[in-house]
Amino acid sequence: MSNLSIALTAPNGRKYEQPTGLFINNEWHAGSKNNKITSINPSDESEIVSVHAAEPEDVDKAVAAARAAFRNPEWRDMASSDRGELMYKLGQLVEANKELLATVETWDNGKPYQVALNEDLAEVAGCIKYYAGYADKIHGQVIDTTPAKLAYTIREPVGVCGQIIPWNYPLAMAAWKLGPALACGNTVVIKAAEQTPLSILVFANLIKEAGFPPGVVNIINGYGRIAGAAMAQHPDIDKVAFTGSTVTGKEIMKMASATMKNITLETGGKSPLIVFNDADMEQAVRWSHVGIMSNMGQICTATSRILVQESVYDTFVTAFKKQVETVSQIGDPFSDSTFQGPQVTKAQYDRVLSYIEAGKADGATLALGGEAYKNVGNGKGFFVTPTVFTHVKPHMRVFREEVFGPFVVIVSFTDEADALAKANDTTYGLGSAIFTRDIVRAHRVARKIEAGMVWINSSQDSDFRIPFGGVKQSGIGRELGEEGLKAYSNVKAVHVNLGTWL
Ligand code: TXE
Repeated sequence: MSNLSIALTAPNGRKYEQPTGLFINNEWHAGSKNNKITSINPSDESEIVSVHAAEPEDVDKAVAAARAAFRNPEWRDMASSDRGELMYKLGQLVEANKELLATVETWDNGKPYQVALNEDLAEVAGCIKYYAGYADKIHGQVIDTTPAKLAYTIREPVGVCGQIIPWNYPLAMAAWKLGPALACGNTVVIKAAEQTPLSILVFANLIKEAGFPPGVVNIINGYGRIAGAAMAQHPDIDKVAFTGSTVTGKEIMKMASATMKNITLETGGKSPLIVFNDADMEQAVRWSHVGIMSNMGQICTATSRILVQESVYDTFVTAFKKQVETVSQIGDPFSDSTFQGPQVTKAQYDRVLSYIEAGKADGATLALGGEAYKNVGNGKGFFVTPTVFTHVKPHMRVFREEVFGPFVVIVSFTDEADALAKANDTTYGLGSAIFTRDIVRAHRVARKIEAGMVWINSSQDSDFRIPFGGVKQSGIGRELGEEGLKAYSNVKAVHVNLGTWL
């Protein structure tokens, strides 16, 4: 055991070697000031392990490695098909190690193991393989102008990309950013969230094993205000991609403006889910439940405002509460029967509890839940009962602000115009969902909703082949799908004079 890794046994009995250093140039490094981040198990509040936290000097080191790798012919001039092969191999390695990665993800983050394994890790491997297929299909155009000119474009990598990852889907968010970045030939410095520092370090070993040249992928942990800020303002980082809160997204924009970096931001949301009175009510209830209650409500696109047409409001509320009571089983995330684990940290747990108080204080009706839950394991942990507020009015904080927990408000509307007015009455514009059997209305409303994504008769039905991102204060740019490649490449125009000077 070196001092940059430690043998651990996870709560499910899995023994493994947890790296604790900074992954730079395919090697493990200690942080320059030996500062640490301690990972806490959110299920019982025990300390798991401490890992090295990057200081600005360490960010410099990682960026220098990424810059050198970007210039290194081994990467820069690698045939695009070979780049795709490397990425595909990485995807296969993720599959081969998915139980270990899911174990660490569950331990560190609190999400149910079955979800980590079958959803998050499937997403990570699938996304990397999907973009592997694109590596040799990224090309420019020949543009017809006059006989005296040959004009064409080349799609080039942006350069060194800084990728700042949140804690709600630690590995999946890294894959969303890594896949398109590598397919386009960039090099990266990834910073994981300080709340969930562990799984990404296990993943780092796979980068080396796949055979990526040193410095192509550098992975660090560090505090947002120290390492994250150092990345956002680093003069030698060409692009910053961020997923996190809107407040931090705005700070990153400001910092990145100093050197006019290319940015993509995926920030908060308060996504509406509209249930019209002609909807298949059973389907609407099932999807709206997973739309807010899965991943402990810690989903940027969570459909956290359910808008229901007056005539079916009471029926919907009764059925929705029953669905929550039946399906949202709280428990140890390593137990197969658990639907809901703990919130990721004490700060997030306190945040959800404070919004429960805000809902009550503003006069909304607490229809279900609304408490801390202490009946798991040692009686500690950051568990909250799934919470439903009804009779919520648009001026209330619980209607307007992102809670990021198993917390939903159900609001009534009169007609389509009222539904749209309420749906769009938000500074955010990330996800949205519509339940109706009327296909004309479904598409009409889809066009009028101010959001980057619309689900018709579903919710959280994302796919790495389909662009993902927001409008308004939910972000800038798109990840995933072919659109995601645009965020990681620049277009160079080449003009060839075929004529003679007049
Ligand atoms: O997010 P932060 P927090 C929302 C959600 C949640 C709230 C607060 O509402 O309750 O944000 O969460 C890094 N410069 N979302 O405080 O601060 C940080 O280290 C550069 C929505 O945890 O945005 C981490 O890696 N980087 C969301 C990442 O930013 C900085 C997911 C996210 O942290 C930084 C997470 C700085 N000054 C939270 N400060 C989503 N859209 O899915 C922090 N970071």
